[in-house]
Amino acid sequence: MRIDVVTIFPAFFDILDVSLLGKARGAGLLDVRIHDLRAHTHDRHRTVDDSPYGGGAGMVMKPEPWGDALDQIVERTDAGIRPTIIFPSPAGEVFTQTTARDLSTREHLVFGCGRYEGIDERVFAYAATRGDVRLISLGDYVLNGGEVAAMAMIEAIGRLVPGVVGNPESLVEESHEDGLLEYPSFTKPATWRGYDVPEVLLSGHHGRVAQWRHEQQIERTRARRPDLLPDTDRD
Ligand code: 6GU
Repeated sequence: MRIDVVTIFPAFFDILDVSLLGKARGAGLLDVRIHDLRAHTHDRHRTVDDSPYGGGAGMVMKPEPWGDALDQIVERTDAGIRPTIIFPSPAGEVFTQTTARDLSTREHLVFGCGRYEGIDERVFAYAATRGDVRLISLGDYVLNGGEVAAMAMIEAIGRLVPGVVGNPESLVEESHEDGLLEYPSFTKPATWRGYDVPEVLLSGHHGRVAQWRHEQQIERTRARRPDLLPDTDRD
């Protein structure tokens, strides 16, 4: 999978070199390229923002550097592949495991990280001529810009690309993969500071263990995230 990121803060993405995703990049499974939006400015101050038409607080990112950056990325990469262009935005659709699964099947993702009060709206229309545009939010709260959100999405998507996570089994039994929260896990010792590991897990009885884990998933989901359950299972 090819991933291009456009940002005025390339250093945010330095941590992609470490951890699991760093290994996947080394192994050639993920080809991630970070682009500095300011490289696409043409004035002495490398200006990326300006005041909003119609007035109001804050600054808006100018369209010209975005147009040039998108042109360059699409022209350099595409041999007929239409990229999915993602703009992280608190005004977007909410990112879920289903979104991550969907995006993990794409050949080419481009993340456009906005700052300030947003990006000139015409950039989204122009981007739609060069790829499939999605505005995506991590949830109902506000970050200062798209960089941290893009990092979270790249990690959630990247780990679903075949080969990135060594044991594919570990992808299955996770929170959200079956629509429920994950069951609780324990390791040795069987008693620690007076807390015991649940008896059933020591029984060696696979059927009973599986049954108990499923019940725990439902109980936890009901307690913490009832919104994930069908209406009929909520109480
Ligand atoms: Cl994707 N961007 C920003 N700036 N804030 C957010 C977000 C994204 N998701 C939640 N809050």
